[in-house]
Amino acid sequence: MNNSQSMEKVYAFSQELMQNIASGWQGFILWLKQQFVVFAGVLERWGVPPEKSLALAYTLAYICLALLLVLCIWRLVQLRRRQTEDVARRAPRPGADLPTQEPDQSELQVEPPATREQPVSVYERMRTGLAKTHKSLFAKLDAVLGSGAKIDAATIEEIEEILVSADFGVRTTQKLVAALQERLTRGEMQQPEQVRTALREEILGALSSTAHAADLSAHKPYVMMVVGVNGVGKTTTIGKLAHQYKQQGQKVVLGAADTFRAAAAEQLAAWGERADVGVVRHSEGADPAAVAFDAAKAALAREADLLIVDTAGRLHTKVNLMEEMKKIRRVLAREISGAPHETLLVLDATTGQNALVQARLFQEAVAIDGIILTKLDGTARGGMAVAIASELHLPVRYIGIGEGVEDLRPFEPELFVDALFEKR
Ligand SMILES: Nc1nc2c(ncn2[C@@H]2O[C@H](COP(=O)(O)OP(=O)(O)O)[C@@H](O)[C@H]2O)c(=O)[nH]1
Ligand SMILES: [Mg+2]
Repeated sequence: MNNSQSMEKVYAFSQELMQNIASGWQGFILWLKQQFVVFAGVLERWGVPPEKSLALAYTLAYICLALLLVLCIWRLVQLRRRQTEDVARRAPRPGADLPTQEPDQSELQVEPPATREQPVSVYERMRTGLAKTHKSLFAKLDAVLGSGAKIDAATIEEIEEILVSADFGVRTTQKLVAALQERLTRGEMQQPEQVRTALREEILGALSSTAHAADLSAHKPYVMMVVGVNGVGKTTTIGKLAHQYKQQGQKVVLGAADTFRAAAAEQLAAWGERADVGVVRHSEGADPAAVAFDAAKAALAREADLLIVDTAGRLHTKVNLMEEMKKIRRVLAREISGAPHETLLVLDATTGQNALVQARLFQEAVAIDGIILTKLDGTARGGMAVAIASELHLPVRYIGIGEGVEDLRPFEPELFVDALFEKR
């Protein structure tokens, strides 16, 4: 087939296409007209004179179309205004050095929240952070232990339900309830106030194995490895820790060994910048162990006091996870004697009992030294902290009670229980 023949073919095809489109359009116009006729018929049935029905049908259609147009324009204006407001809200306030940001649980939060915060006492922070759990626990206990309430087996059953609903976990609840029952039998719990005190004491007892933050002076650099599934708050927690240790005068280096997503390293880098500490990172998809290696080298070269290694928490296959964790640990140990000196598992309190399942899985993969329980501020299920301490036999090292840098506190059982049981 020569060139002119193929040109003719293309021309014929485009002609045919145009004709099809034209006839399609005509068909559509015809169909539309028919609809108007049908509509006019309906109007006639409603009593509109036949000579006016078609005109009225057209008029009504035009009015509807115009209304639709106005509605669209109004919606667009609204969206535009909301965008402008959002930008204004995110812009730095006069007098503030750093931008603040709305938290978004579903996305990686690359920009950490502002580090400048109003000085608030540790207890006050804990109190605010645990407000949801306190409100739920206290209100329910109040309903059961109101003044003059009779204390018997039924009371204990009701307390059992309350504890389960606050995510103390079935096993921990059973232990607590058994202890209360014993006290009841011994006649130690006759007044509602005595029940409250007993419960407070038993919970504190369940938490007694939990203690102390890291002793950085034991190793130089002290190496912390932070593990946990995606989204639990590892990077945010590392950012908070870096900031807090830096404030205490420690030299900190961070290792971005979560190379799974580029945003993860960026997020850590943003925290590093904010806390003014060094961050060792590679590009997306790099070998996490290579990052750990470079981070260890950098920590040694810079004579850092603390190296914190962030990791990815992909749980799609346990084998992968185990291998990745083991490799990172091996590399760290090779570079720094005894490293990692602490492997901390981050758990999200809002995931309830699922966090315990995650913990068991990670425990199989790596030796976990302690737990960091985040997002306690976002849940009424603060009993998780007690369930973890008593069921996993792992110390809860820190708790996250908000997104601010100061909202990561060493876990102090007394303070925790006080914040839960205090009359507000
Ligand atoms: N409310 C609250 N949010 C938190 C806390 N810790 C972390 N987050 C948020 O949880 C989300 C996921 O955190 P990220 O550090 O990216 O998790 P990672 O995937 O484990 O590294 C972010 O939006 C954090 O701001 C906390 O203690 N309280
Ligand atoms: Mg992360």
